[in-house]
Amino acid sequence: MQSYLVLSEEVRAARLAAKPLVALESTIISHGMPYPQNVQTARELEQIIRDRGAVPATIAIMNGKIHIGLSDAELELLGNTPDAMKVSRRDLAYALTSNKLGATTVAATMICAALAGIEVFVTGGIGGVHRGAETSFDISADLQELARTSVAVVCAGAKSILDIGLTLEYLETHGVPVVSVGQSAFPAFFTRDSAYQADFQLDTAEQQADFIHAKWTLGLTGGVVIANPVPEVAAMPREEIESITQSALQEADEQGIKGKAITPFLLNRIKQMTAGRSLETNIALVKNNAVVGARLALALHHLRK
Ligand code: PSU
Ligand code: MN
Repeated sequence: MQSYLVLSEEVRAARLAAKPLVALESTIISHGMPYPQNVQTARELEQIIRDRGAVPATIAIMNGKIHIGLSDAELELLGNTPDAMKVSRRDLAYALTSNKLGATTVAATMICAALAGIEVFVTGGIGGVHRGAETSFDISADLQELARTSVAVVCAGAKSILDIGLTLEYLETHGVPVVSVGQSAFPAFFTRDSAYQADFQLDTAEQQADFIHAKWTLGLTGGVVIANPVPEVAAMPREEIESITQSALQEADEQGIKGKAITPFLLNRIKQMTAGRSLETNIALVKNNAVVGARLALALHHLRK
């Protein structure tokens, strides 16, 4: 297994010094944001994590290896390669053995983080049960990964392109706790509220770390969703996002967009229809998640000592 992993110099040094690591995904770089804001955001996220005393490890597939931690040039390549492959659990072995440039989804990043012994992972929004899943069967592999792989995923909830109620039901069935930060509501990515509550509210990194430590110590393997709402100043009006989402979903349906292409299509259409404002919201919320993720990694690290 180790022969498939390549650790960046920074990650190797962090390991030797026993510093806490925070994983970052790469699909938000390649498929979630346009160039060059994607690369710039990726760099800023890494710096936010360093400034708080943890070490960032952005994860991607390159030249037949799983890269844990990317150099500046590698980040640039990933952000500026429009046809990078979106790699989820299903795609991982293929991306490695066919030498694809692969951007990892939440599911694949969790797998790679766990292989590298990283317990905390920061992203924007998790995948979930799509609206209309009762006929399309479209349920993101992210949810199954949360059910099985022991990594804490810091996100801003799930986008309302999904059926948030069904997503939470699915997570409950699979025993995945959904924890909110600073409020009881489960956030909906662009907005602080959804019509749903999280399972538990844990505001401090120490509380979150205690909870995660207890879960895993009991042998309750699997992920934890740490749902951190977008900062108030960067949130979007709920009605506006809902009506834009409806139009984007209708377009996707008319154009027959399905499978792994649907999430990137919807994200891009929402960005276009908000004249780029959704991108600013997206950047603000991921940065906010990086702060929470770094604090959590430090608190977990402290507990393990
Ligand atoms: N949701 C977002 N932004 C994203 C994604 C989801 O708000 O960038 C990306 C993540 O990488 C996530 C993936 O893991 O899309 C889910 O894709 P799918 O629905 O095809 O499983
Ligand atoms: Mn899907």
